[in-house]
Amino acid sequence: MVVLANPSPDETFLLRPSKPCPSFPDTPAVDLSTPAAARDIVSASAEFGFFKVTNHGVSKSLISNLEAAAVEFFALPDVEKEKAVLANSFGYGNREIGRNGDVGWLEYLLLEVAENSPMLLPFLKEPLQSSFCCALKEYVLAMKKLATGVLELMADGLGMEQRNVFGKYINEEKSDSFFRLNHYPPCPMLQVQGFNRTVNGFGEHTDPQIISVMRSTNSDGLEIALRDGSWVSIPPDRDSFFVNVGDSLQVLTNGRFRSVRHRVVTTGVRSRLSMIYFGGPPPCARISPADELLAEDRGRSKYTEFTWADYKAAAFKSRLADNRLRHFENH
Ligand code: GA4
Repeated sequence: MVVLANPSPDETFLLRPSKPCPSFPDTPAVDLSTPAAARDIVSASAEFGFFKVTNHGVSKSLISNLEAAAVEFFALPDVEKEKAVLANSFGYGNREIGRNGDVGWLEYLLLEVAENSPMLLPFLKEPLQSSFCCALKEYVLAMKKLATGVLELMADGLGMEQRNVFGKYINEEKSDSFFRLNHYPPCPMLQVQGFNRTVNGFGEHTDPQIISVMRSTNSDGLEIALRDGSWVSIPPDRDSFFVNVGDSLQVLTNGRFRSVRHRVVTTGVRSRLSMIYFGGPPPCARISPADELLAEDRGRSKYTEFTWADYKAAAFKSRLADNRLRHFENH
């Protein structure tokens, strides 16, 4: 990433006028080892669409292996990282988010997670290529398992007969899931004394998929919108994973769970690295409320049915901050 000492006209539009928003020490935390987990997950998903999980069983070495490989990757010279640029905003990206003009103070690696095929990074030299691929494969598998477990607890908590009613989508062979590494470098624009600003790291949005599982280094920046539209900043927690309800899960639960609007702001000198698994359905999956929930709602679906392929195509044509579900709401 090119880092400039003073704001240039090309960069000032990333600046946000305000100071960071209030901290949210009451971030819902779910201990996955307790019997209350299902109930706690359901209430957090309904109220916030967001919570963190502890006692998740993911080993520290698995996390640190991937973190180390990611740090090594982002430290490569730009010319090396640019070999990883792929079509349609996949692979390596710097500042540009999506395909429609959104930008943020970050660089990233966005990868498709394909069942039964290794995640290849052919653009990297050895030994980083092997260590990165290996760490990625293990980490992504662990995230899929964790996401599946959380989705099962959601089904339990909602009293669904089939525990896999939500998890089945991300476990199908053709499930369309992604993995993303975001690196938010320190921002020199914010180091200018008396310069009371933050920078837009990753602008506000909801995730289109079913569920996202995120972990970050010990640096703040993540903010979520509460029901009343106010924003709170989520204190970092290296020992937890943060879970977002995505748009598709909002539909599958007929609006019982809300897909959380969130963003990342850069506040100063510390860099931030986050690793996010996005569990999505297969392209042909029809997304509509689960039968039992629909029956409870006397057959009234809040959304018109869509296939994941259609929703994703529309999502990738939208701007980051757009409300993508709006077009599918029944009135
Ligand atoms: C948000 C969640 C994931 O990061 C992502 C993003 C995708 C991209 O970065 O290319 C999108 C964004 C995300 C939603 C709207 C569209 C598509 C950028 C954008 C403007 C990979 C995804 O699936 O949707």
